[in-house]
Amino acid sequence: MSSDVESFTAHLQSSKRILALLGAGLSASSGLPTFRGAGGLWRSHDATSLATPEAFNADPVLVWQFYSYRRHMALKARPNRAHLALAELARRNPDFMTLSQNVDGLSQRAKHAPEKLQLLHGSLFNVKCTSFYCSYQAENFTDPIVPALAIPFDASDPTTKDAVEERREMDISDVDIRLPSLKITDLPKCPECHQGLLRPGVVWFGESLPSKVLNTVDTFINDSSKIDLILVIGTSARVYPAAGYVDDARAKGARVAVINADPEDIPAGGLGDKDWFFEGDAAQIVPDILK
Ligand code: BJW
Ligand code: ZN
Repeated sequence: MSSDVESFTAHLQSSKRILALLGAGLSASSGLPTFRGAGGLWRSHDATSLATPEAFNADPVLVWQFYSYRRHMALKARPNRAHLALAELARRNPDFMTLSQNVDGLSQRAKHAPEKLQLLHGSLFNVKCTSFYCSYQAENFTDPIVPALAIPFDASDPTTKDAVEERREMDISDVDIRLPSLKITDLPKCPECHQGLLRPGVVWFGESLPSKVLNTVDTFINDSSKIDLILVIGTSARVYPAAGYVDDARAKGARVAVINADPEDIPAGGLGDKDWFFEGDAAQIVPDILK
């Protein structure tokens, strides 16, 4: 494994079929926390423990507060230089596919070609009805999605008319900040059946990834004799099936280039002599090596 930019660039330039697997580390420099390691706690909860159907069934108010907060933060965040560089790489290469585990919408806002962007874990800005009898799903960028989920302001801040703009939002990801106590009837309801609760259109543990996405990725990987390169950017590559795409690409001949802040976070299959590891902030490294 090497960290030689020159040999990487030469391979990138001669590559015809390229995959990029993205994870939360890509958006870390945009101010959005990752799942594992520092920042992976939301209040006292491990973020991954809230990303389950069981958590939603047990406490839909808490899980909606978590997702509403993340929708708000993602809308406030801006795509960083790595999102832009990847979107440009996708534009330049006809045989390119990005497999994003991120749900924050930043690749879309960096104008990544939508047909080359597969959202493995859905989007914070999709919602769907939880009723078994209803198939409602839609895009939804309203923030807050319902008034009760608005981020509260600091009560000690001035509330005169002129000072309203200056008020600070409370950081409800901090366990010491009191969460508004809400009832289930305060949560977003399905506008179609008027019965079911809406839920975020993301993929939780134990749920299948969207079949259309799985089929598209499968076709890209298996309908060719060769893949030249897979970029593995800002992901711990521990969640399947996403992580398995690294091995699938390697089985099709791909060389692997990992960009990660943590030198321990290499894909489970390891890295070979012909692969690369670039250690550091994806927002800095990705634009540099994709030049
Ligand atoms: C930086 C940086 C900087 C920081 N610059 N780098 C096979 C084997 C074993 C288990 C399974 C298996 N197949 C399926 C499973 C079960 C399960 C699974 O994988 N479990 C594992 C934990 C073992 N998978 C599933 O359930 C999937 N469904 C499925 O397979 O259905 C069929 C099935 C079901 C059940 C059994 C068998 C089959 C669904 C997975 C859904 C994952 N959902 C989440 C939540 C999405 C919604 C939301 O956002 O809330 O997706 S969990 C969470 O993890 C989220 C992420 O997309 C995903 C991956 O995390 P990611 O992006 O890698 O983040 P981190 O935090 O882990 O890593 C960040 C990295 O960035 C680190 O490496 C840092 O070092 C680095 N970094 N700052 C560069 N500035
Ligand atoms: Zn419904």
